[in-house]
Amino acid sequence: MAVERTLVLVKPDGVERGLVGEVISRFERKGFKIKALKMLKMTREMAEDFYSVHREKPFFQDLVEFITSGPIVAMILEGDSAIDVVRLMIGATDGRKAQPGTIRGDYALSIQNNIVHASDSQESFQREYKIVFSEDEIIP
Ligand code: FUP
Repeated sequence: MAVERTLVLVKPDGVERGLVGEVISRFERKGFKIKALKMLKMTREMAEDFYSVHREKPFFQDLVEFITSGPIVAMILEGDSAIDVVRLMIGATDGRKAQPGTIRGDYALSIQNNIVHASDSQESFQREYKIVFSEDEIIP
């Protein structure tokens, strides 16, 4: 498979609970390279754009409130099949259903407060990273 990039966010709950190091460490130990990394607070505008595919869903406003409720840590990771492998490592959306051994399976008991986000496709990555990073913040 090809070397790919993906976007990971440690969400406000992950930052608040002191899990930033744990999340980064898992990805580093797996073999991914960090190509960009920063802490930021999403604005409402950024959040509504980031989650625009969910605009019509009943949980949309709560999701926007949550992701803008505190600082997040965003990173771009690079490695073989990064999108699929990182999705496997974060686990199912609902922390109650995520497999033990995954990040959500080990640390989340909620569908909304589920510690991390990771791009689910190449198209999502291309759209999402530009909302969070400018090109000069990313290692070529
Ligand atoms: P994921 O790709 O696993 O992050 O999940 P989705 O893209 O389906 O959902 C994005 C975010 O919306 C989730 F991380 C949490 C939130 N969500 C809810 O709050 N309630 C739901 O029923 C589904 C998703």
